[in-house]
Parts: sequence; C-alpha cells; structure tokens
Amino acid sequence: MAGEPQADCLFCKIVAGEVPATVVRETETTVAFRDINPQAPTHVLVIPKVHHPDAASLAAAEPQIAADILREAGHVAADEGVDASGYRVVFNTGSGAGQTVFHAHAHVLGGRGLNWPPG
Ligand code: DGP
Repeated sequence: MAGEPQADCLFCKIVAGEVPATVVRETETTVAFRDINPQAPTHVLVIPKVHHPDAASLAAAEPQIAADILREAGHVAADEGVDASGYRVVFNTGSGAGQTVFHAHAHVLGGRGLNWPPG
C-alpha cells in the first residue's frame, strides 16, 4: 500500500533505525541525515518517513509531507550555515537522472561553488 514501509528499501530501514545514519534533524514526518558519499562539504538527505518511490509520487499522494521536506531542507541549510552563501536542493527522479534509491529524498548541497547546469 502507498506510504507503507518496504522491506527491501534502504531508506525505510534508516527510518526504522535498522541501518545506522548520521541524523541531523528529525520531525514527525521527516528525517535528515548525512549522505554516505558526500558531493559537497554539506550534503544532507531529507526523506519522508513514509515510503514513496520519488518526489512526484510523494507530492501527489501526501502534499503536506512534500512541503515538510522543502521546509526541512531550508532548516538544514540554515543549521549548516550555507543558507547565506547559497545551496542547492535536488530531487533526482528516475535512473536516467541518477536516482539510485527509490524512496523519495531531497539532496541538500552546499559549502562550495555549485555549477549550472549540473552534469
Ligand atoms: P540518489 O542517487 O539521488 O538516489 O541518491 C541516493 C543517495 O543515497 C546517494 O547520494 C548516496 C546515498 N546513500 C546510499 N546508501 C546510503 C546509506 O546507507 N547511508 C547514507 N547515509 N546514504 C546513503
């Protein structure tokens, strides 16, 4: 059922505490933790506790939680001190765009110059 934890989902396991992660923020609906393979001095993932395979699916099913993700991304940037210099929030969607974990997540990247367009 949409939103239910998936036994084979890495990020559902992080939500459940079955896989360790460096959690920097948590709310009733979201968890933010450091990416295991950081691409910038600040690289934090913000995920919903509920399981949806990508950001669009999350927004369609539970728009309030999609809004929570965006709010938390901003809080992470402020907590990390990258809000003034600029930061990026990325939702890779689909394997062709680099998505490797099919549980919706925002990447919050900052602390270095970020080129545009991205690669
Ligand atoms: P994406 O490629 O957009 O699906 O992003 C998935 C990210 O998840 C990628 O940047 C690496 C990160 N990641 C993968 N496995 C783990 C893990 O076990 N722990 C943590 N903290 N991050 C992980």
